[in-house]
Amino acid sequence: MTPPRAHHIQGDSAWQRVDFISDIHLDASEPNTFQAWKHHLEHTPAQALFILGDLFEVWVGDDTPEPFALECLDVLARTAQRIKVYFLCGNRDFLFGLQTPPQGIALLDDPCVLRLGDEKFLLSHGDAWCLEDTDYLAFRAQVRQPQWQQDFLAKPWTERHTIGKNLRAQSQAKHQQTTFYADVDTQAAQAALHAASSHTLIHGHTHRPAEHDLGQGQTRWVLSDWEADATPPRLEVLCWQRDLQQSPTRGLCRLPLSL
Ligand SMILES: [Mn+2]
Repeated sequence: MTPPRAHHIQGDSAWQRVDFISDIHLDASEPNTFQAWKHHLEHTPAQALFILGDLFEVWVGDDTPEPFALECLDVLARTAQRIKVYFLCGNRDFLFGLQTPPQGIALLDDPCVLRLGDEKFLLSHGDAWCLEDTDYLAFRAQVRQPQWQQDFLAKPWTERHTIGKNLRAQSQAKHQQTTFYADVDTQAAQAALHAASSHTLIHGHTHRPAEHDLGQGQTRWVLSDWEADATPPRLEVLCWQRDLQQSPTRGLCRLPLSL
């Protein structure tokens, strides 16, 4: 039922550039964001792509009959024929790959460690460390249980689709009532970096792109979400470049894309 997920990745010494993206929230209602994502995957000069969660706005099973989702899967499959593609799931798409692990795409544990050159990067979606979001963490603990997932995926797709839609509507209603959004807990991030013998955490989820200095040489890089129709458009890739690896940012730089 649960396919194996990689916990440690040794980057290939031939990789000159690696891309990190998350929180694209692909949905049929946002065709411009989809086009920007598709264009990037088809043209990036990177040798490896790490997708760190919430690629999809919602994912209720790999047996989806929706044309839009099938088109996204096709883009992923074609990209995986050209470059290495890694997928770490988020809170929206944690069911991705459970039934039919996608061809050519490596599924990652959350968190996992990526070694690139002399550096180790700790990768996560980030939701599990938003410790103040207690309601969500209780929900997460429930839906990440293999038995819950097995029972859910045994339901007909249309029923799963309806449940997913309702959960999304509930979450949107809750967001409209609040001005407080939990952030990744600093101590939790420090402890996770320490446990992984890493200095650099890369995560998404919070939609608050920044580089946080956590002290003791530790840095937390937060990826941007994507929205092509925003002003200005939010379409950003975090790149690691081998020829920049001696820089203070350990090879990382932000690359805004244009439409
Ligand atoms: Mn998320």
